[in-house]
Amino acid sequence: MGLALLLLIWLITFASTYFFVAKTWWLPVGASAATGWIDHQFAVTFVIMGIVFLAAQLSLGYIVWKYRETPTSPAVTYSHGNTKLEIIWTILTAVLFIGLNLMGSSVWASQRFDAAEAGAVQVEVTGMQFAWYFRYPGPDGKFGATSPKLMDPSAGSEAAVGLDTSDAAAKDDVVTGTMYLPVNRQVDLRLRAVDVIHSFFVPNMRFKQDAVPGLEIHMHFTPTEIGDYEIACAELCGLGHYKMHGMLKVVSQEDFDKWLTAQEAEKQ
Ligand SMILES: [Cu+2]
Repeated sequence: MGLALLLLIWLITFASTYFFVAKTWWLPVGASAATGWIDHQFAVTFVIMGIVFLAAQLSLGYIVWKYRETPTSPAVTYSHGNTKLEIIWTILTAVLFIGLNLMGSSVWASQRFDAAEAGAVQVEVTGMQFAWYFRYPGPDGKFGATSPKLMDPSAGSEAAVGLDTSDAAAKDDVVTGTMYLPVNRQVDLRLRAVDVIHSFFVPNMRFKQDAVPGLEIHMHFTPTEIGDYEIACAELCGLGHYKMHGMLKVVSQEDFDKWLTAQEAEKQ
């Protein structure tokens, strides 16, 4: 029985380790400036945790087999454990977790607490049950006023985000259901939510941030590859959560300008 348990524990250990080493279910290809940092942090965390996991599970299997019951086994006694050992591994675990946190926090904080570059593309992202809307300030560079009283999600686009068309700065604002961004330019996002907490998640951009009702959250990232990328909501936000899906199209600056001009023209 001891040997069967050892084999079972080791089998589960090796099988689960295999999927990580073989990268069977892995991150999609990274297409933003932060990809290098974030993937490195991710890899360091996985390697360290993988070593700890392997050491713990292999020892568990071995100990289960070594201390199995045999006809000559001594009677079982209750052990209070080893306080010194417990203190050591608690400290080691704390150092490991706090260390990884500190390493990762600089990457996390740089996208949130450092201001976006001057000249970054301004986009407002609004999450609502169950859609994402993207607003561009237009040629004046200013976002116009919005009001919850004007919000009509069933009407979509401008009405969905409650754009106050009587405000001069709102006249040239463009609201779309697909996000367009020029490649290799930083985007300064302001995230809003209408009803409940949503989470703006673009796996290829290595970017995820909650959108919270009542808050305007600024973050920035820089797409580095032209392409179409999926946007998901990573917060369980209601019955239609699964279909809260959007598209990010990263295009050349020229195509971006053309697209924005066409959107402006459509408003006239
Ligand atoms: Cu959502």
